[in-house]
Amino acid sequence: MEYQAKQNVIPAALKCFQGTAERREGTMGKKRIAAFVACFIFGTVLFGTAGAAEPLVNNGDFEETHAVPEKDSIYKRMEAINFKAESPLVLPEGWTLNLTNSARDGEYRLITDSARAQSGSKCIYLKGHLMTTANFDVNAGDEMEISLYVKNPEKSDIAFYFYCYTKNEEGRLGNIGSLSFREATETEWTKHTKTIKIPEEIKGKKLKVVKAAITSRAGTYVDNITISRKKAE
Ligand SMILES: [Ca+2]
Repeated sequence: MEYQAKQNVIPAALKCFQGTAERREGTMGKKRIAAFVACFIFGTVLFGTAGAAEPLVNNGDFEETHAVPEKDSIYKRMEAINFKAESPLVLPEGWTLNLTNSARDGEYRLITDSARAQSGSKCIYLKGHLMTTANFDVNAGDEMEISLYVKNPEKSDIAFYFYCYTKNEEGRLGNIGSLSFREATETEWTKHTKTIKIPEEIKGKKLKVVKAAITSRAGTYVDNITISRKKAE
């Protein structure tokens, strides 16, 4: 009897607790909104005077995607270097594979599973290079803040690159090298951040344009890349 009585007591106690929790959430919700508004006002005041870091790339969380048409030449390039990907190839909007010889025997997969993604419902597996389709004009002194999430159950690697270009008078781009950093991966999603300051020159040539890219030699899961730029004063 004593045991039964306890059993009846517990759900009642739980109900009471749940009620408190819900009420707390209600209060928390209001507090959160107030905090958000305060942050927004503070942020506007702060960045209004100090020069905001503006996002450079969109869709770094890989949520927007498109299937590449069957006749696209990218399939032939993948075949030529034995690069593995599902068919049809589904790429994140604003990103494409860089299928150079160094990506030989590489692999790319789009994973659609919110339980496996770091943000939203999508992340990618990459052994090779994924780069932005857009070029970005830069100026010496610009500070590029990069963050990305990487994960691999096995020891692996990730590198972030800015492919760097100069521009001649006709507006033609010439590759002059790259700016990069490399990190080891962890077994759980781990955020890596870095700031890269844009130099005036590379190899004696003016740096005018960059393209962003991520690379893994051993293969890794990647999600939620942000790149923002604080313009030089
Ligand atoms: Ca995502």
